[in-house]
Amino acid sequence: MTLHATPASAGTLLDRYQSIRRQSFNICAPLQTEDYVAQPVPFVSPPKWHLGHTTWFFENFILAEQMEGYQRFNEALNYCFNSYYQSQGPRILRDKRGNLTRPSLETIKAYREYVDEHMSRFLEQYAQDGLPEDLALLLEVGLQHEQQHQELLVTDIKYILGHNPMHEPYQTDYTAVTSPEPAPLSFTQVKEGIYTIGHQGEGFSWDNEQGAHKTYLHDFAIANRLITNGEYMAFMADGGYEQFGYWLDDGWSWVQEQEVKAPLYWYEQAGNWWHYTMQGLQPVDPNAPVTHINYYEADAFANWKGVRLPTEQEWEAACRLLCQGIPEGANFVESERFHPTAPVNSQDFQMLGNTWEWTSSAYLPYPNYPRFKGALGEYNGKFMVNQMVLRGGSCVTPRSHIRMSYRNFFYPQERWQFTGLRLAK
Ligand code: AVJ
Ligand code: FE
Repeated sequence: MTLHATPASAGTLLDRYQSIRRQSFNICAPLQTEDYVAQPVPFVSPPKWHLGHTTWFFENFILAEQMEGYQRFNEALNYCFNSYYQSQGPRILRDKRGNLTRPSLETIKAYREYVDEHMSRFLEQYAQDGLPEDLALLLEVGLQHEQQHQELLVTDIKYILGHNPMHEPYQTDYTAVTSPEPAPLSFTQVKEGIYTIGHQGEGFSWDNEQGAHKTYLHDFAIANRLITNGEYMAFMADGGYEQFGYWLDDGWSWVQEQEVKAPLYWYEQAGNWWHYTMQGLQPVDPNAPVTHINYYEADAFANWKGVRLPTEQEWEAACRLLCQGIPEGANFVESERFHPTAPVNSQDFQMLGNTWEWTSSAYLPYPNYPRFKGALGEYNGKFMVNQMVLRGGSCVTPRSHIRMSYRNFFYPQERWQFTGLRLAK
């Protein structure tokens, strides 16, 4: 498998379109036909649904709206592949996506080819003069959307294979890395003052990170790296999951109801911890960053340590101070490790790549939030309640997709994404 880095701007628009579309397919290369259909839990979508939905996005929002005489591949697919757009008509319930044994995988492949073929013809019209601004934004949103679904594809595939008793690996051709012991946990002091938060400058950003604004931050300190499995195991060994005092009440209910004892994918065998990784069942590496923990677990760990999680504003201010752009060796999907890795040296703060980092910030609109106009107004804004912000991207995020201002968001109980934590105080 080769997951090529996507050219950020080089090459024609069409090259970029094709390269991102191909990537979704490449991610599915190790799958067998049956793997494409499973929906083990409501929040995991079947891989074939991702392939159909991302295609529908281009068909519905670009071709059907803007291409002269475009005929939809099959009108009935709107119902199957509209995710949550109330303005775009009725749709299959999210937890029923696993019922989609039809359309077949072959039909979905044909759907992708049909839409890609029409998209190339459509884009060719603009090869000379470039796209008008509104169309350029729509296309960009379609591509960024496909990249978000590439990350969801990998994490949903991990859930599907990782909850199958065969525990077969996704990746068989890889070189095992032994992680060096990371530098001791230390904290970098950041001065109180006024910091600008939010997307600034050139390039794409989602509406939820726009509306750059000033924020006052008190003195704080941020950890030099992510928390490791070894550190997390110390929390577990010290009764972390047994003492209510570390937990938020919702978190404690969750621990008790689900009888949680460890991160997702972890298994104890003869006193040793193993976990399902994209390379199959592996011993837990104490030096690698902990992942697949939810907000409650991240928060409980911080309480146990006597410190806290950073707010999203602290995280972004610290990232702008500590990182000059995206580090060369950062662990994104193109490294094809599909797993977080230890810092390469003491200057590797691991802020970008490896794991998404839970912040203590609720996912809310910025003070001057400029919601996307039209149908895409439903894209991010309507989810701004009851979720927490995560920052920095993960080992399965496409490198060209991340920014220091990027805001991801999940419900506090969710832990099937590559989520981890960094401490602050
Ligand atoms: C930003 C990852 C929370 O999973 O629904 C995909 C991404 N938005 N299609 C999600 C998304 C529309 C979104 N997250
Ligand atoms: Fe989507």
